[in-house]
This record gives sequence, C-alpha cells and structure tokens, in this order.
Amino acid sequence: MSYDIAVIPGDGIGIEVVDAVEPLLVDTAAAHGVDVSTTIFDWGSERYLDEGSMMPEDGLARLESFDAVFLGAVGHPDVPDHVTLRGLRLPITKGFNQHVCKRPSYLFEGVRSPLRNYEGGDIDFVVYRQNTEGEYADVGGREHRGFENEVAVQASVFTREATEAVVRPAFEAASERNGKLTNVTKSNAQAHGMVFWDDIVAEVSEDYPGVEVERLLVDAASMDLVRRPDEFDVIVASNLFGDVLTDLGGIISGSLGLAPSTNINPDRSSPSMFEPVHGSAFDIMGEGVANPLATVLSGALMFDHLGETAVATAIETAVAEQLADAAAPRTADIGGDATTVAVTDDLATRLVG
Ligand code: GGG
Repeated sequence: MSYDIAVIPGDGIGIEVVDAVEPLLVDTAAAHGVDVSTTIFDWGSERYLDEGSMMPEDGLARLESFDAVFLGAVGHPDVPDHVTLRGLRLPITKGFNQHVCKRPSYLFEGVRSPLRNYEGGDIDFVVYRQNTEGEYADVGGREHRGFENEVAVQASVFTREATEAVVRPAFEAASERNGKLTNVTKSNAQAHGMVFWDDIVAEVSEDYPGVEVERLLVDAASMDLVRRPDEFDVIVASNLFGDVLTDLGGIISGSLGLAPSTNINPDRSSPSMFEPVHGSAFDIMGEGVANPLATVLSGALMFDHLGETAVATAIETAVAEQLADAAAPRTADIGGDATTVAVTDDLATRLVG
C-alpha cells in the first residue's frame, strides 16, 4: 500500500522532533513494504508573524486529499495561545470532523512514574476526549471592553452527533479492553450540557451490557488518577476535561514526552490527524534534547488507523524495548542525557537495521 501524509511540524520542539521522526516512520514503513510519501507544510507561528495567519485560507482544501495529517506542536511565546490554537489545530480538528481525540497513557517498563509503587504496565488506560465542540466551541463574545460593566460570555456546545461520535468508540474500546468505562463530567454544576452528555452515555451503554460504567466528577477523577491510576481502563470526557486529564495521564506515566495523541474523523470522510500531546516547549527549543517518543508513538497510532498494524506494532515494540533497555539512549525528561537524534537513531537500528 502507499500513503500520502501531510506533515505540519508547527512550532518550537515540534519542528525538531518531526524532523527526526519523519524519516524513521517512512523507513520503518518501507521495511514492511509500505510506501509513505510526505509533504511538509511550514504552517505555524512563524508564518503568523510574517504573514498574519497560521495557515493559508485554503489550508483545509490543501490537506483534504491526504491520507493523514502529522502535526508536531503549536505555540509561540510571541503569539497569544488563543491565536495559535484557533489558527491551526482547531480549524483542522473542527473542519475535518475529527471528533475523537484518543490518548493512551501507559507506564512502560524502564520508565519511572512520579507515583510510588507503580511498575511497567501498572498504569494502562486510554482517554477518549471529545475533540470538536464542548468548551472549545467558538461561541461567545466580549462587550463594553475596558469599562466597569465589561462582560465576557463563553458558551459550551454539546450536540448529539458529536457526543455520540466519541462515546460510542469509547464503549467499543472498553468492550475490547477490560470492560470498564469511566465517564468524567461536572454534571452537578453544568446541568445542561453535561447532564445531556450523561444521558447519551446512558443511552449508548444499553448497546454495551458487558461494559461497567463508572461516573466521576472531574475533580474526583483528577484525585483518583493520582490515588488509583491502575483501576482506570477507558475514560470518556469532554474536550476541556479530556485535555486536562491527559496531561495528568502523561505525567503519571513518566513524562508528557511519551504521550501520543490522535484526532480521528470517525467516518473517514476527511483525513485524521496525529500529534504528540505535548506542546511546543520553547524553553528547550533548539537544544536538540526533546523526547521524540510521543511523536514516534503518534506515528504508530497513525499506521494503526491506516490499517498498517504490522508497522504500528513494530514501532510500539521497538519503543517498549528501547525504554526497557537501561543502556539505550534516553532524553532528560525520563532520566537520561541523550539527544533527540540519538534516540531516533537507536530506534532506527532496532526497526530498520
Ligand atoms: N501537539 C499538541 C500541541 O501543540 N498542542 C497545543 C495546544 O495548545 N493544544 C491545546 C489543546 O489540545 O487543547
């Protein structure tokens, strides 16, 4: 099979990790008889600073024909975060109906969790984050700017279609994994959108009688992810809560530098997008020390989505073996002193020879 992948390195460490990881993914695919050709799009904050927009007006049309989009990171110290996010990632996730943001959290053997008493494999859950609406809806405004009576309104939007679009695959995943789904909301305070969300979870649960449903408010879920992370299997949550919980999931699994992410269009009518959970980390940009493994593992999720499971499994196995190998290079975030390129070179030896 052959695939055309649109690559958007983006900002900060996104550029250097994608630079190191993209040839590794292409070569690994080739070693399995899969032909991948990539097209780089230099969209992001530098473009915004030069030209006034993060991507061209016809950006989505340019991406539409690709089999997938591979994104590095978005964010720049000289550009407000609401400009960068709303100028690149959100137009793609919303425009391509990428309703499902699936984010696994896994504590690999050889990686230390900041939580005591957890060994490799003890933390193993996946968050299904609604990815196109909820608290990220662009609905609201500001009036009377600068006056005493200034007011800001930010509305959340929950639709049946987009809620079901993430709840159903979460149940599917739970039925294929350990049969447990945790529904995280704040329905006590958000009695419209989030009670509606709970109703949809209850409706969909009727199709999955084998899945045990636990309900947690987001505050309790945050506490329990620290107190008993080994008891979680599949978590389904709104856009904002899913984003917050997956930073927590990343760090209790050793590092955000190991946390991959997907933005999936469930009906495959448009390309899906794959990216690490982490952002552009300008504090270490240009030093060549960023952990590339979140991006590598996002590549594995991309191949899995494309149906190239042998490539995906090979990448995941090589990452697991590298992390379990005390002599292998590792970056500073997980206790080593290796460079980004040393880590991807070592993986290339394992994957391609
Ligand atoms: N690679 C992920 C990235 O750069 N994220 C930037 C960001 O601010 N994301 C916000 C969000 O996903 O809600």
